[in-house]
Amino acid sequence: MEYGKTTSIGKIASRLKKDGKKVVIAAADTFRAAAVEQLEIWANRADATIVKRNEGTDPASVVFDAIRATKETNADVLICDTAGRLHNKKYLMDELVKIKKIIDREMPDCCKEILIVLDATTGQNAISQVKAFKETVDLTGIVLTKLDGTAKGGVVLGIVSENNIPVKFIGVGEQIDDMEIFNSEEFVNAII
Ligand SMILES: Nc1nc2c(ncn2[C@@H]2O[C@H](COP(=O)(O)OP(=O)(O)O)[C@@H](O)[C@H]2O)c(=O)[nH]1
Ligand SMILES: [Mg+2]
Repeated sequence: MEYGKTTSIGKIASRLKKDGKKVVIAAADTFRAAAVEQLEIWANRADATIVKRNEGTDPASVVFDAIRATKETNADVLICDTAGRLHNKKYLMDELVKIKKIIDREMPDCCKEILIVLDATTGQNAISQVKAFKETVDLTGIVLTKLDGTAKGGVVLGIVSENNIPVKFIGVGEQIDDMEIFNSEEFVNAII
């Protein structure tokens, strides 16, 4: 599903890069060749290194290779893009669990974030998605995209109050700098 995952990864990579970090991106959405191409464009814009394999490659093996590249090049941050998945598609969930296991095994001492990217225009549906993913992969945060194109910003409040998972970034457009670090206090003040 097109929630803005790949775009958000490009924006986050760019932000990290500007902070002086060396960033590697794993193209673990291997279902469509176009997904890898799109990610590569973002990696170039952000000046990050991409690790990619052919369409159809086991996503977990792409992540494994990217972990090796991260270690070998002494990079500071590895970001893994994954395929869009509906939470009722069990094999896709299983794949996510497999990716997480590899990261936990290969990078046990690293600081990890598992972010779910939600499209603010989908409203209530976003809340049930967080529930499903929270149980499976221990989400640590939410990226809420497309807040520029909707009046449904109030959905954030519902997501946060029902799930106890913080919104870390918000997407406010399609360009590389169109992302903000979410400040819940400011946000509440703005919409009340
Ligand atoms: N207006 C707006 N569009 C966005 C935002 N984030 C992503 N998009 C657009 O949403 C579409 C899908 O984004 P993509 O990153 O490919 O989603 P993915 O399929 O989840 O990886 C693209 O056309 C993006 O330009 C945002 O914050 N605001
Ligand atoms: Mg994508």
